[in-house]
Amino acid sequence: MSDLFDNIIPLDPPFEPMAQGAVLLRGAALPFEKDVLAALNRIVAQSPFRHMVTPGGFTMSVAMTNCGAAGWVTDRSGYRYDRDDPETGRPWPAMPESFHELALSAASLAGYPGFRPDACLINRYEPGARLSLHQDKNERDLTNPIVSVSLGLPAIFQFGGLKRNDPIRKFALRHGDVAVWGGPSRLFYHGVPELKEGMHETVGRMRINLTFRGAL
Ligand code: MD3
Ligand code: FE
Repeated sequence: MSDLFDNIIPLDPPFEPMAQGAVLLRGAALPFEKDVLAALNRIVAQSPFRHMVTPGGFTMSVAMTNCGAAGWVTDRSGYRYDRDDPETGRPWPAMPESFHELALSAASLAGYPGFRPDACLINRYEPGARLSLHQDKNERDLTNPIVSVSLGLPAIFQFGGLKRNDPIRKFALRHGDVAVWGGPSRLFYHGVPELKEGMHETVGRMRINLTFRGAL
């Protein structure tokens, strides 16, 4: 039945430009899916997902954990990168090989060769969870891109500009999609509105987003 497609030569994933310096690589994580999900389970066994508190005192609806030499954390004292997980008092789990390979290959397809992320923030959205419009600017060297990998339930991604009230465009991010943000778009405002109810056949009733960063 599928023999018509059996000998198609694999091509690079389709490129969708999102902004200057930002590209969406539809399905680029699918070849890594099994390894990445297995590695994720090992990370979460060491440093479980938790709902962090913002400096303003709000508990985030998105649950988070990290892997790599440093992890992104927030509490009443502010946002920062920390080498240790504040919940366990131990270093964050190491960045798995499959994570590194995925980030490096996506970044080079997008025109950022040699990307060596030292932090991976892992976001878990359950239906109703959201991430309000923000910039990512806690990383020391903003010339590094950010690579983002979407798994599980689909989400709307809101992408603005350098100013909070610049017009916002919307992109659907689906299981396996990878986006790379660098250059002029690196400091653009972005967010994710409330995740809709649903069930993904391998990931379940949630969306997982990995963001690879050069933080230190
Ligand atoms: C564009 N995460 O973790 S990923 C975040 O889907 C974050 O969980 C969203 O925003 C999520 O900070 C969006 C895409 C993303 C991440 C960082 C960016 C887009 C970005 C930094 C600059 C510009
Ligand atoms: Fe962000």
